[in-house]
Amino acid sequence: MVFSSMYLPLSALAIGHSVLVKAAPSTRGTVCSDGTVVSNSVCCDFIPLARDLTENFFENECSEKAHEVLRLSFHDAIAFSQSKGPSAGGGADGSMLIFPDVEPNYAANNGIMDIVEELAPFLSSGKYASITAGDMIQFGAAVAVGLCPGAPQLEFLAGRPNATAPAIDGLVPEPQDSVDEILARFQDAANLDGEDIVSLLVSHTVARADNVDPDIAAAPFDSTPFTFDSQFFLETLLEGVGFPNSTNNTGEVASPLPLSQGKNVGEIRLQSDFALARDPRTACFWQGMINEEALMAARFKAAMAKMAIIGHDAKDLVDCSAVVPKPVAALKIPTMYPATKSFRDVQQACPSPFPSLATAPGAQETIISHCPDNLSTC
Ligand code: HEM
Ligand SMILES: *[C@@H]1O[C@H](CO)[C@@H](O)[C@H](O)[C@H]1NC(C)=O
Ligand SMILES: *[C@@H]1O[C@H](CO)[C@@H](O)[C@H](O)[C@H]1NC(C)=O
Ligand SMILES: *[C@@H]1O[C@H](CO)[C@@H](O)[C@H](O)[C@H]1NC(C)=O
Ligand SMILES: *[C@@H]1O[C@H](CO)[C@@H](O)[C@H](O)[C@H]1NC(C)=O
Ligand SMILES: [Ca+2]
Repeated sequence: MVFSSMYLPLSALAIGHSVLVKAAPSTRGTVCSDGTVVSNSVCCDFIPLARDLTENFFENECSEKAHEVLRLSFHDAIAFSQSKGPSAGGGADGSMLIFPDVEPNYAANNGIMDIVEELAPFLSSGKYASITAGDMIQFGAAVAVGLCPGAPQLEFLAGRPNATAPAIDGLVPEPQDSVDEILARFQDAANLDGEDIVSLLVSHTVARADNVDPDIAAAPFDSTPFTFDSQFFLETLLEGVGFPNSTNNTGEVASPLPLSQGKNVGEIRLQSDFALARDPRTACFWQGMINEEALMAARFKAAMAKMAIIGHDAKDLVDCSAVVPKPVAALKIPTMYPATKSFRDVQQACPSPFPSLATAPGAQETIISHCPDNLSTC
């Protein structure tokens, strides 16, 4: 049962009738059928969706699909340009799901078709008729990341209208782009600065590449691709020693942990992550994330809140953060040098003192498990 119109906020009464008209289905303190208190009854529709996504789509894990939806939330949102105007793209508007034959074919979106094809049925099933494509993607990312131990509970605002056109090509950054190009692109999209970019790149702690080296799939960006930790920021600063498979791929540079063992593929390193970790404009903020996971989670949350509404005005949206599931608990494992590595391997680019960290035990280079639970099969 949904209780509505219990009382109107005093602020709405004070501001005037236009607010009252706009807030028609809205009341403060609406209670959804499961007892969740929300700011607006439209938020209640996301509660069964969260459960369905968690249990059936992400399989209760920081799974491959969880990683892919997080990447999709970026590629949808960033396709907006203040300089080129709204016709270039609508930002976080779900255009990728509404026009699946256009943006997923752009080179920078390589591999995104898989998740577009899997997520689209949720939208067209009729079970969630009130939910738009843009909301589906950004809410999906908030649910996804919450399944990765250490992640924050993201903010979620609802009400992105469905896309009316796909975005143009060229708005999604690529790993071969220079730091200048990357800074300029995020600035043009939404005035996001270097700190915002580094904060958003926390996402690469739960990420694996399928297409950077076309000969290998699921090559991780850090040694813990199912844990939302700061290993990524440490490992990107270690000296590169080799490639997990073929050399000279576009956008790829040498990795510190290239060793593969069967389907446990070695770490892969993006040129863009390498460069941002060392550029004087971003290096100190990057280094500052290492072993500072509460800071990392807070900065990620704040930057994701900006990214998730690109192309929209927050005041046109409804705060439904109350329906974002509570994240799984952090593992609280200190950031460590992978086995055999130490401060000697760090290519420090920030003059501030480097954090003091232990080295994981083992006489051999760390092998990164392909499976979330470190089982031999998945
Ligand atoms: C400078 C900006 C960025 C560049 C150049 C970049 C580039 C890439 C590349 C090349 C991949 C591998 C794709 C593949 O081969 O399958 C990747 C994966 C990923 N990216 Fe980024 N990325 C950037 C920023 C972001 C941001 C802002 C987010 C989210 C907020 C994000 C989330 C992810 C995730 C979660 C994956 C892993 C997908 C999976 O495991 O299937 N990235 N990124
Ligand atoms: C948005 O588009 C999806 C997919 O076509 C559809 O299921 C949904 O009803 C649309 N929502 C609105 C508000 O038009
Ligand atoms: C790359 O991976 C493929 C597929 O597993 C394998 O056949 C090939 O030998 C590998 N090449 C190198 C250079 O490691
Ligand atoms: C990479 O490509 C360049 C030129 O295309 C070549 O000279 C170089 O040997 C290659 N490096 C490796 C490690 O294969
Ligand atoms: C995962 O398995 C490998 C090899 O079986 C083992 O060396 C490693 O310690 C395990 N990692 C964790 C986190 O359990
Ligand atoms: Ca990680």
